[in-house]
Amino acid sequence: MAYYFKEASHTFGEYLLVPGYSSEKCIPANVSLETPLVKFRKGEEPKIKLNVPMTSAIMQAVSNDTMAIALAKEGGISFIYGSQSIEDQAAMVSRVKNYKSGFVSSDSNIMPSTTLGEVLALKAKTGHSTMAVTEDGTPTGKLVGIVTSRDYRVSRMSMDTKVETFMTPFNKLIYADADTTTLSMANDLIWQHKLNMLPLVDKNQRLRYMVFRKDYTDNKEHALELTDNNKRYLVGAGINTRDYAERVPALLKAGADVLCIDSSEGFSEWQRITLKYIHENFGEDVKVGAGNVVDREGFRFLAEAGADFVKVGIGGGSICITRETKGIGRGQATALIDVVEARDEYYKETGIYIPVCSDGGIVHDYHMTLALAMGADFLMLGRYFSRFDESPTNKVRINGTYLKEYWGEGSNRARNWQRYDLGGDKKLSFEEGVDSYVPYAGPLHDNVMLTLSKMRSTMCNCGALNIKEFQDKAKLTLVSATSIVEGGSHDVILKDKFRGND
Ligand code: RVP
Repeated sequence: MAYYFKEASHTFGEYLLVPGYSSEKCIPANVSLETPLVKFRKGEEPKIKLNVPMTSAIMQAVSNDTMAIALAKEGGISFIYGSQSIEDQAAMVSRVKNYKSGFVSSDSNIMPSTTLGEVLALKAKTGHSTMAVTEDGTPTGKLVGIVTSRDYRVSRMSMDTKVETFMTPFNKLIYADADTTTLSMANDLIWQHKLNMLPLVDKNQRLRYMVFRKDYTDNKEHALELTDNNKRYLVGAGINTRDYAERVPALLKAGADVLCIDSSEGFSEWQRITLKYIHENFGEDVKVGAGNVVDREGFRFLAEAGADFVKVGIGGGSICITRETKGIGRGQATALIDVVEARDEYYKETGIYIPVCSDGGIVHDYHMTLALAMGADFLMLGRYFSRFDESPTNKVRINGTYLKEYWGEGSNRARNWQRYDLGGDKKLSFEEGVDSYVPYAGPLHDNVMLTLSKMRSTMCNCGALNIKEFQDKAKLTLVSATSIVEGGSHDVILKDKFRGND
């Protein structure tokens, strides 16, 4: 006879936190959101920790290099999507690792023979008024001067005027050596000489980077940024259970800090084989997460197979139709609670702590806080990040509203058959995801700041100053359908919806 779980499975929206005592120390500024990303032994430190408990989903519509840089600046990590060629994925990883915070490659390049008319057209296109003049007009050509909007007067000068007649020539520029100058040295020069931009050149006078005054403040805003020992941003990458023998070495060579097997269903022999191969061939130091699972058995299997973290969630993703097409899955909150219990048991038994990631189904910011309270060490978010400027998809305007595209890895658009692979044909037999729009929400930084401030505030209400303490102290209650209605505004007419007599 089939096994029946005793309880119904629930989603985050069916739970609430009951506040606990908050001392005078419980203020948001004192809250730490640091959390382990990979497994560690009792008494030891995990090799990788996050400064905020957020990761971006292994999806074409979410995690490219731009997203990875933006999220690492806030203290989280992206897993660059694996449903692309090995070369393209490795190139994205390498762009994140080579990104030097505050060091910008020139995107507005002109030559001495460029005309004022062309300068104005370029400025309108890029929005940047500072332009590097290189001999051949390339971003890394020999630097011969700089043009800013202070160098010309549109009303007095002919549009044919050549840049060489009004640029600030190289011999009058303050510049620095690209190989030896650090960001803080560059900033000192900027302040000392009252510059807006400092060009960094190599010994052949070729332009390498530009450092802007405004980026200095930007850097100061990112106190939690997640970097390695060489001050490079941390980045993860998704892998599959087919081409790992070629993909993994390419990703490691490109500098990936952590990998994750991307699969809709992780309780499978393919994951065990993949984990074993990677740890045997590339060493235990290569960190690999696995998943997804939704119960204690699945967790145990992946823990024993050597997973460095375990991802929880089947069918709860906003673009996911796995439950409808295949009838498998489990309410995300219940799945998480079950797996967390298994993690804690495993830790007690073995002294090995394997972090758990709650993946998918986060609709409101408070769902993230609930997931942490239920024991998740960190979250994986697709829809949340897809709405921001930094996601790789198109921003479109429909009926006066700005939207961004967002599609599932199991949709015909992504065709990520490896994610749904059960060892058969190399194709997606049927769709498990949809192609959709999400409301555009602006820059990642502003949104993440707001979400985290809500999270810190709730933690304070529960008397917790860090995630571990929060998990120990949290008191959660299931709510009835009627009290969910009570939770929103009710029995009032909202002013922005009230339109008088029309
Ligand atoms: P959400 O944050 O609710 O948008 O969910 C994102 C998660 O959904 C991903 O991390 C992944 O686990 C899952 N996913 C991605 N594609 C699909 C699909 O096409 N079914 N599901």
